[in-house]
Amino acid sequence: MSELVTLTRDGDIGVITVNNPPVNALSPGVPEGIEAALRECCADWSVKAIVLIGGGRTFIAGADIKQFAKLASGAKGIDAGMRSMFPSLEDCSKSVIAAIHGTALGGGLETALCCHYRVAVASAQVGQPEVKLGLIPGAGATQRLPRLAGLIKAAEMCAIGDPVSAAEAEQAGILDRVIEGDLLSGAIAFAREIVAQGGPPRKASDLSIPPCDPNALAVIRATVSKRTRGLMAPLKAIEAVEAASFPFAVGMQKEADIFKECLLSDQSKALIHVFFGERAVNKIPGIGKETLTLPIRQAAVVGAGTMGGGIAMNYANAGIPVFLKEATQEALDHGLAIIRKNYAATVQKGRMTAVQMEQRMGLIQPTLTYDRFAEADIVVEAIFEGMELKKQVFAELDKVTRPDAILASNTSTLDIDVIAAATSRPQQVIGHHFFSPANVMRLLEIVRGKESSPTVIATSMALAKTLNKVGVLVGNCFGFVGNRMFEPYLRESQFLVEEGARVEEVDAAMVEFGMALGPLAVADLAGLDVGWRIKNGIRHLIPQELRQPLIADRLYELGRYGQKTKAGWYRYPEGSRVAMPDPEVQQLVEESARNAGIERRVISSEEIVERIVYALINEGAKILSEGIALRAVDIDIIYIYGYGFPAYRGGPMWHADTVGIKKVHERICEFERQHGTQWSPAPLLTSLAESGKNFSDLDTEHAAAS
Ligand code: T1G
Repeated sequence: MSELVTLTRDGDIGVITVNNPPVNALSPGVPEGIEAALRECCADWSVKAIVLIGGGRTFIAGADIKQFAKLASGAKGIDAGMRSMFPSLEDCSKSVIAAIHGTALGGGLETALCCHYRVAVASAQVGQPEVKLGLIPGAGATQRLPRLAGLIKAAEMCAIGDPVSAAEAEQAGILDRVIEGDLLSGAIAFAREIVAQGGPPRKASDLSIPPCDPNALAVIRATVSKRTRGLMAPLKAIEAVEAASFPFAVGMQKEADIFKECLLSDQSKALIHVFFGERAVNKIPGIGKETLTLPIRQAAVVGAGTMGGGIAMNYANAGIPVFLKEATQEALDHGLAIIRKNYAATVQKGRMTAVQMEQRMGLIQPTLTYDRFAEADIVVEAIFEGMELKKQVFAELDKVTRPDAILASNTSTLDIDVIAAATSRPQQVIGHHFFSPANVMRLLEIVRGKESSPTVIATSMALAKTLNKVGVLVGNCFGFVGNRMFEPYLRESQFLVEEGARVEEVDAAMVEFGMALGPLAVADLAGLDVGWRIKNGIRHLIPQELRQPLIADRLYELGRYGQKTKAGWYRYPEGSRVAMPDPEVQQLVEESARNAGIERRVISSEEIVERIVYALINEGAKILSEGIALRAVDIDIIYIYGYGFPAYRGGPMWHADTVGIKKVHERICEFERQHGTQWSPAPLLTSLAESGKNFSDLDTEHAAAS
C-alpha cells in the first residue's frame, strides 16, 4: 500500500482511504494501493467487510486524465494498475462499501460500481462525464449502470455526462443509502448491517437489466444527436450501453473496443486539451496564490444598455449588490425592463424561481448619480464604444470612487492605457471585456494595461470565477485577442462571397466545421453598424494597398444593419431570427464584384474553411509572438468560450497542430501568392514550420520556463 492509500480498522470493518489530493484521481499508485489493501483485508479473518472512502474533499473524481492523454498519444500499459483494480474490487470475497462525498465521477463512479454497495452524503454527486473528454466510460459503467439503474438512466448519464445528485442516484438504484451525519460512521454501520445479513457480496455484473421501452433509447439517441452536433462520443456511449443487453463479458468487450476508438480520436485529444486549458489560463507568471486580492462586496456598472445590463446581472447572479447607473431615468427604466425580461424568461424555463428572480432584481440598485460610488469595490464601465466618452467617464470615476477601487472598462477594442491615463490611478484600471449576451457567454477577456497592478489582475481573475466566467488575461492591442482575430476571420468570409461563394454557402461550411453560427450570420447578430463604426475608427490606420471588403459598407449605407433592422447579409422575416438568403444581397455582391473586376468562381467548402480558419490561426500566431496572449491554449479557450469554436477541435491553435503546422503554413503561403500580402505568414508560424515544432510544444516550453 502507498501513502496514497491507507488501511485502518474499525473493529471488524476495514477502512481503505484514498489520499491523492486534490480530487483523489486514480493516478499511478492509487489503484495499486487499493488492491494491496483489499488483499490485506481478505487475508485478515477479523475483517468482515470493507469501506472504501476518499480523504479530503471528495471521493475518487476519475481516472487520471493526464494518464489518458499519454495513452491517447501511444503510451502502453500505464493503466494496467487501474485495469487490475476493478475486477479485484468486484471479485473480493468480502463486501466492499463505497462511501461517497464530493464527486464520484468517471472512473471514480466506476470504482464505486465495482464495490458491492454504495452510500453517500446528500451533497454528493455521481456521474460519467467521459463524453465531455471525447471518451466513453472505459471501466464498466456502460455495463453496470444499466444493471443497477436501467438502460435509459444509464444511457442518459453516459451520453450526456452530467452528474446526478445523491438523492436522484438513490432513487435510480445506483446508491443504496443516503447517509445522514458523518459519512464514515454511517458507512461502517451500513457495512455491519450487510455483514449481519450474511450471504455473498452482491455484484452489479450479476444483476439482470430491468425491462425498458425500446423507443425510449431512440428518443435519447435523437436528443443526444441534436444536442451534441459533431461529437462522436455521446452516440458511441449509447452504443456501448445498448451492448449491456448481451452477456456481461460480451458487453465489456464492446465497451473496451469503443473506448479505444474514442481514446485514439482527434476529438478526445482536443477535449482533453480543453479540459486542462480551462485551468491553465489561470496560471499567470508573477501572479500566484500569495498575490493580494481585493474583496468584491459592492459593484457598480455605468451604462444600462445591453452590455451593462448583462454585466449587472452577472454580479446579481453571484449575490453581489451592484449599482446600475444611467444618464436618464428613461434609459435606466429601459435597462431594468430588459433585465427583468431576461430573468422572467429564465423563470419561464424553470431554471429559476420567481422568488430568486426578485432576490436578483433586489441586488441591482438603479441610480442616476455617482452618490454611492464610494461604496463600490469595482466599477465596470459599459457605455458607448467611443474613446472620448470613456475618458470622460473614467475621469469622473477617478473622483467619486475610493482610491483602492478597481475601475474596469468593458471596451471591446479600445486602448486600455489611454483610458487609464484619464485617471490618477492607472494601476487600478483594467479591461473586463464581456461577450454578448454578457449574462450568458462564459468568456471574460481581462485586458491588462501596462500599469495594471498584480493585485488588480489577481482580483480580476478570482472575480471571473465568482461570476462563473472563464477569465483569460490578454494584452492591450486593438481588439485584444478575440476581436483582433475576428477581423481577418470576417474579412476572408466577405472576400469569399465577392469571389463567388454564396453568403449561405460560406456560413454553411463554417457551421459544418462546427461553429455555432456562420461568420456572416454573426455579423448580422452583432450589428453591421457596430462593425462599421469600429472599422471607421481605424480606417486611417489601414494601408491603402490592402484589399478591403466591398459589401459590408454597402449594406450599412443601405441601412441593412442585420437582425436589428430585419436585413443585413440575410433577410429576417417579421418576428423571426431565421436568416433567409436575400436575392437583393446576391445581386449587390455580383454587381460589386463585377465593378471591382473580381472574376467569380465556384469555391469549395474545403477552401472556404481553410481560408477562414487559417486567417484566424495566422493572426493568432502574430498575437502569440507579440505576447498579447500568454499561451496558444489561451487563444483556444477564448475562441471556444467567446466565439463558439467547436471544443472537439480544441480551438484554432490546437486545430493547426492537428492539421499539421507545415500544411497550414504551406496553404497560407499559397494564399499569399493568390491574394497578396495580408496573407503573409506570421513569422512564428514560419519558424514552427521550419523547426518541426507546433503550438503545443511552445506551450509546454512556456510552462517549463514559468
Ligand atoms: N485527472 C487528473 N487531474 C484532474 C482530474 C482528473 N480526473 N480532475 C481534476 N484534476 C485536476 C485539475 O486539472 C486541477 O489541476 C485540479 O485537479 C483541481 O481541479 C476510466 C477514462 C472533480 C468536479 O472528467 O470535473 O475516468 O489546475 O480545478 O473546480 O472511464 O476537477 O490545480 O493543476 O477542476 O473543484 C473522468 C474531471 C476522467 C472529472 C473538481 N473524470 N474533473 O472541480 O477543481 S476520465 C472527470 C472535474 C475517466 C474512466 C475514464 C473537476 C471536479 P490544477 P478543478 P474543482
